[in-house]
Amino acid sequence: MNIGIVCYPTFGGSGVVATELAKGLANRGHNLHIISYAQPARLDSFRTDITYHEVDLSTYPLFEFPPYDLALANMMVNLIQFANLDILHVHYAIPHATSAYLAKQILNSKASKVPVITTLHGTDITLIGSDPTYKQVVDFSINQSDGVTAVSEYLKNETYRLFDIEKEIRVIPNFIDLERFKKSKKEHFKKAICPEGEKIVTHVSNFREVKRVTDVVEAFSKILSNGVPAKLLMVGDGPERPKAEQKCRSLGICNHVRFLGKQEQVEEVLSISDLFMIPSGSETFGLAALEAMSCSVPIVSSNIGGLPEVNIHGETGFLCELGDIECLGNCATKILSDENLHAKMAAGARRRAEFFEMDKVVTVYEEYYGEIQSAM
Ligand code: GMT
Repeated sequence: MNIGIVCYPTFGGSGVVATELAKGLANRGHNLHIISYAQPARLDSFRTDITYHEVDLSTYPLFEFPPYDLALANMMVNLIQFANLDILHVHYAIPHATSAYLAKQILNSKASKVPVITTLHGTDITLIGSDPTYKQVVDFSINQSDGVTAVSEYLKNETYRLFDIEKEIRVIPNFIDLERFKKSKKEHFKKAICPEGEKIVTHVSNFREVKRVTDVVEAFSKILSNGVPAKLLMVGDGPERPKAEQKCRSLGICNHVRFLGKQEQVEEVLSISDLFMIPSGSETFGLAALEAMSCSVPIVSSNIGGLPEVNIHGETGFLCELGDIECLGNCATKILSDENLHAKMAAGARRRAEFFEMDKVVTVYEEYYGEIQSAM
């Protein structure tokens, strides 16, 4: 099949799922076309079966806000016609599902029957999508898609709760490459960061407000005051980083915390981590947690959104109520100071990650494409 995949190019989240799905589908002999406004972070090597199409935004003095949605729709029209797309799969509802609707309308007279599938990832529903500024457009665009998927049961239910959706939403979870994300020996790296054999606590995100990065720093401070020698690795970058750095300074723990910025090979950092902390205020699935679990790292997370579908309390780590720093710090302390519990949870985390193995989930997407095609 010729498959078009539209996504945001960013590190993390929907862009990673979309790009890894494209690679997985290409490995099965399909021809992939990835459409975005910049090269996706995970599209890192040349392949003849994946073509990247960058949406060009012509500027004009009148356009304070160049109309990306229109340029994207135009690109979709071209690819449907000239790359003979069999499926157009858009990741993130805004504005991708709307541009796809427009592209189909433009091609209607040419009797194009290319199914449009929209995958809902998170903030397109939980934060931005339900904002009255966009809600009616998002409602309409989801209902006009031929197939709709969501990355967790939680997101499916939230979408039905927040929008007027008539379509059936299929849950297809995030997935993981178990070969890439596995614990590997990086002892020299660990020794350099923890010369005294301290434990390593890691957080990975885009440092947006929703990730509550200052909670990570506060909970880490609790681990130290509980008497566990430890270092905190903060991976990623974003608007809340200065606040997190300031929090380290005000707590006087800067010499225990390293801000590593964006990292391409996050699995290397996870390989030396003893615990992963993700205290988000909203998280529809938590791909970052799954990546850590796949590297046999136990999780301490907030008990919100799709996180309890990924992190199983008492088996792969612990869940704490939102903003409960005491709980985050004490649960982390418990895992880090009990070798048997740590080993049990590390094995449980890897086992749980196996449930989301990439090949299995790519097959589910492939079958879903077939189902939607035959329903057209
Ligand atoms: O988490 C982010 O900030 C990125 C965001 C996105 O939309 O790109 O991620 C969302 O989609 C991921 C992939 O499906 C999920 O694993 C994340 O949980 C979800 N993020 C939120 O809900 C905040």
